[in-house]
Amino acid sequence: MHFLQRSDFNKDLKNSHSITAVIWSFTMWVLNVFSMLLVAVVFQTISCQGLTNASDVCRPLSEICGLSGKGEKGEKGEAGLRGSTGPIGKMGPQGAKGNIGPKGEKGDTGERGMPGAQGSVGQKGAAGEKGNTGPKGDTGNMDAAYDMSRVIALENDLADLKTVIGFAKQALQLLGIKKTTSGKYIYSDGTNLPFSDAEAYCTNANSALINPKTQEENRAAQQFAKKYDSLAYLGVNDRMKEGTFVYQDGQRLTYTNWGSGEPNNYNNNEDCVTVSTDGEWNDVPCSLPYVVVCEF
Ligand code: GN1
Ligand code: CA
Ligand code: CA
Repeated sequence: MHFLQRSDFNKDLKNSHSITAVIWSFTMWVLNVFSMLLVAVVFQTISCQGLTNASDVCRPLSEICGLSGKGEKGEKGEAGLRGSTGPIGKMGPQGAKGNIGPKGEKGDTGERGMPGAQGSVGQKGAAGEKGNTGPKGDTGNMDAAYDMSRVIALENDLADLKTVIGFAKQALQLLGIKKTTSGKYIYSDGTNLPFSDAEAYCTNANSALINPKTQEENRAAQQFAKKYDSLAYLGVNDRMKEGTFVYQDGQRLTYTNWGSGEPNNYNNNEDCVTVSTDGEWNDVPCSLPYVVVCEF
């Protein structure tokens, strides 16, 4: 490498007479300049190693030469464009239990329920009225009419029945069961009970408390009062409506035999009726026990 001085260059320029020599000399000058700059950079780099505050001394050569330099911090830029939607976050923890909500509205009416179980058999009703006589039957078969053996057998059965019924009637009289012309059988074994129990006593025997509808029936009841020397219950009462006396089946009375001043609902507590030994009726408290007389 050659290190040429300006005086040497001028000296060479005077001594040279060709353009080629001039170009060659200029090129060499440029190379010399850059060689010195390179040496300066190497020197500065080596010198700055190990220094703690070399901000001024160790500035890059580019800055020293004015080729580059660090300016002051610029102003804050404008806000960037809104970023794209981020990924779905993790599920949060369970929230606290909320307050009790308001009472709901009344629901619709439910469907009709199943029918209940069948009730027990009710008390036997009173006998209905006798029906009208039916129309005359067709003329019988001549063959059947001449079947004498059947007729004789039926006649024998009928005779047997009459004999049994005769015995039964005698037995009933011996037992004290009274038969009236209206077809009723009336009987008492002398049992004393309050009215409701007396009702049940006769019902359990497929009968009812006596409900006298004629003087003869009332006399039959009176005879049992005499026999047991006590008042005897009738089925008559005004339990449903005070002052309105009815038979046990609820029918209005068609016959009465009240004693003098009766019924008087004494102490406002007399809804049942007895027959006395002299056959007269009196309203009495239903809770008292009297002789039970049943009719069949
Ligand atoms: C009275 O008189 P006596 O005791 O038989 C009353 C009846 C009552 C009965 C109640 C005329 O009967 O009405 O049911 O007491 N007789 C009179 O014990 O007032
Ligand atoms: Ca009464
Ligand atoms: Ca009375």
